[in-house]
Amino acid sequence: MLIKRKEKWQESENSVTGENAYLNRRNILLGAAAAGAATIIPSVLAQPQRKLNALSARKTDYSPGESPSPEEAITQYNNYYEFGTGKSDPAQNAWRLQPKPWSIQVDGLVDKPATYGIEDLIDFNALEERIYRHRCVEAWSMVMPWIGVPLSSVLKKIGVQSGAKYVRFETLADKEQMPGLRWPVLDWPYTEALRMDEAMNDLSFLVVGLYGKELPNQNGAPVRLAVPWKYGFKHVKSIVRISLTEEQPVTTWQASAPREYGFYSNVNPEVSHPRWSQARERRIGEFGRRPTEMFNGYGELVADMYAGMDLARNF
Ligand SMILES: Nc1nc2c(c(=O)[nH]1)N[C@H]1C(S)=C(S)[C@@H](COP(=O)(O)O)O[C@H]1N2
Ligand SMILES: [Mo]
Repeated sequence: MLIKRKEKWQESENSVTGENAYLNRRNILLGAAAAGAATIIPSVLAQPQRKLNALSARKTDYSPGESPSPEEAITQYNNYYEFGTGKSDPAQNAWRLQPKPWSIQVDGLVDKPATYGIEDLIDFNALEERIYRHRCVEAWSMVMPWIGVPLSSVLKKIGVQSGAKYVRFETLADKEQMPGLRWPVLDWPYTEALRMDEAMNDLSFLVVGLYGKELPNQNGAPVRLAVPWKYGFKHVKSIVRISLTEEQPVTTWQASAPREYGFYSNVNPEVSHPRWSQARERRIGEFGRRPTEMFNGYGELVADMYAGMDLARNF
């Protein structure tokens, strides 16, 4: 059983040491002055995060035995190219994002296509906390204490029609709020997609909170995807559109480099990225590297969906 399994390397996790190691590393990377600025700017400009009422809700530890990564690491070491391509750019620039009010366009092969207010799609009285591993394709990882609802609960609400085979997601693309859109590093809006069985899998989670509070802008406020057996770039942020399709959508990263980023993007230590190995990963806050697990350790819950598929071809 996944929840109970505990391996040697999980027992050495120490979040206090981890945080210090992260901070030291960040100071080395940015220089002490830049690091100081990075911590001051967002705290002055960002709205205080409201607490979310998830404490009484179900709490599920899907990262057996591992503590969540330090909040500072999760909120200051990000990928969100709409706010810049540097790891500290999102924390510095995402205060421009206006996550309230928020609406989501729902279209395609659904019974109830409409533009919904976020509260009409997500039941904020039924939030869960889930501790998920997060493995970026760049071979670093963290452990995230997400708060949200299963994606399947939203799909049930909008009514999946029988011809629908894929779920496609789009991020907001607003130049006023997102300075990174000035650079054509990706084809905006950022688009991701799941096969229907993947979307309906209980692990697929729509995240609205982190560490007991509303999701910070840099992590994809007000709602982003978490699919922990897949590489981080599948975790599309600040979702404004959900479309159900019959055809397999082309995702942003596939379009930008089809040899490097496939549709499935399942974490797989045996299939290298063309430019680097995926066999090991650096857990942010730790020194050294640890082995990467097939499906990021979630094989028991997801491997069946890929039975008979050649995962080197369907990467
Ligand atoms: N819209 C959008 N979503 C995105 C990205 C992005 O650049 N734009 N980056 C992805 C990548 S590569 C990763 S690793 C995760 C990072 O999520 P985090 O910053 O909350 O850790 O977000 C993903 N979602
Ligand atoms: Mo990533």
